[in-house]
Amino acid sequence: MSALPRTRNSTAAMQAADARHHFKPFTDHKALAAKGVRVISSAEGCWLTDSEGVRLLDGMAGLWSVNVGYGRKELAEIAYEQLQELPYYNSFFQTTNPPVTELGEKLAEVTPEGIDLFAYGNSGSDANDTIVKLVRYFWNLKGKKKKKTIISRQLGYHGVTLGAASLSGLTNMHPQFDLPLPHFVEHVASPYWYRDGGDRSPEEFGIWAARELEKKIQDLGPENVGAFIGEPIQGAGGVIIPPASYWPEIQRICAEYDVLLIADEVICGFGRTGKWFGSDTFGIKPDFMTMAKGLTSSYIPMSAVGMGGRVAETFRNAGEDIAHGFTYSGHPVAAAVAVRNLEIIQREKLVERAGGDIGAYFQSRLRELASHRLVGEVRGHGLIAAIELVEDKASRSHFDPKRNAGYRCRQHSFANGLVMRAVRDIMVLSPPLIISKEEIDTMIGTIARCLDLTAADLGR
Ligand code: PXG
Repeated sequence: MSALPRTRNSTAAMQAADARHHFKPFTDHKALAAKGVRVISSAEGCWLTDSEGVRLLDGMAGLWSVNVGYGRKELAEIAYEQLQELPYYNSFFQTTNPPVTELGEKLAEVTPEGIDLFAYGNSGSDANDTIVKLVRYFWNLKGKKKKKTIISRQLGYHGVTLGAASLSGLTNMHPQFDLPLPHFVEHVASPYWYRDGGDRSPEEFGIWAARELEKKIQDLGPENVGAFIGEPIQGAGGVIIPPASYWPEIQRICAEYDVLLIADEVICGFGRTGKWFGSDTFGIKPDFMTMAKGLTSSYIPMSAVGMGGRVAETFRNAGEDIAHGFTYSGHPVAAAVAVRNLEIIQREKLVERAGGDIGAYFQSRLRELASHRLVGEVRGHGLIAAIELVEDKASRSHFDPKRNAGYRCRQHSFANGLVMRAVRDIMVLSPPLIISKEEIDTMIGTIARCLDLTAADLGR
């Protein structure tokens, strides 16, 4: 292994330094310090290696995001070349840079028809905050100054900044920080058929869930509602796949009440669902699209807000400075990496892979696990999937959360060489789009073993 200065310390020394100095995301610092953090030190393809030399198959592509897999030399090289040519310049004062002009053209090519204006940032969270501001600005320009409330969904995840965390519908994200912000957002039901469908068919339930939005718009008054935001498939909420009836009905409702439609494509974008975007998979025609993660396959931070139709035209013709933008908006190194990343996705037909052979193989092999006594439902699309653990299959009842079924399964998974995440008792998977059939077989074997170990822990 290379002896880079930054990895020369022993695992114990890095764990001590991390425990002392690193305020980490979504972490119980006290508990982790007692246990010792795992240090991931290198990666190649779909495989991670930790500081003790242990190899793990990355069933999560980092955080739903390393779409082209690890170890792409050409992404490192393009970053290196761009760092030498122009490491940075801002795009504030009537300037731009070559890579970001290329990126705009590329994004206009791959995003759904009509989306052709892009604002750049550094994370999915800041992209959603940008959209919140632009929704307000749009309606101000239109003279509809009350049209400001944004409707979002329970179990939605839109990020952690003040605006994005307010939009998020995972309730553990609010009380510690006095969120959601007041007079800002309203949450409605998500199309979670397996948990909430009851006796209804998926199609009936999809219509019901969409009409919860309509009811909310009517309650609030359409003159007060600026936008609806949703992930085409809710990722961090537990890979909730909407029934086919859901998005067309949402689209109808947004059009009928003149409510802007925001598709948060941070997870679904760039091939994950088997098409370029979740909006393509579900036939959504958004006014705004949030993109991050797969935009650069996470090799470097970058986000983009896509805009189309009347929204883009309104901003193009605003006739005044629009007072928004970051130091790093359109960063040339990030843009160069994004362009090359999109070229790789196109050249290697990774979207077609997720939507074709490999996606189908992944989904069908996962469904073999549906007969396991702990598994209530296996669901997914392309290369995103969930395995929902239940105590009782017939009633779909979950284990008492204190029994930590999902967490146990996740721990077994790590111990057996697979990174799989637990969302409550839902095991979620989102591997790199380059995953092979052999790696999928390895993954399925490990998951089967972990389900058995978890069942044994729980006395099932
Ligand atoms: N929108 C969606 C749909 C996301 O999934 C964000 C916005 C925010 O992106 P940033 O770049 O600000 O993190 C996300 C991020 C998890 C997990 O536990 C998911 C995300 C981030 C962290 C953890 O599954 N998604």
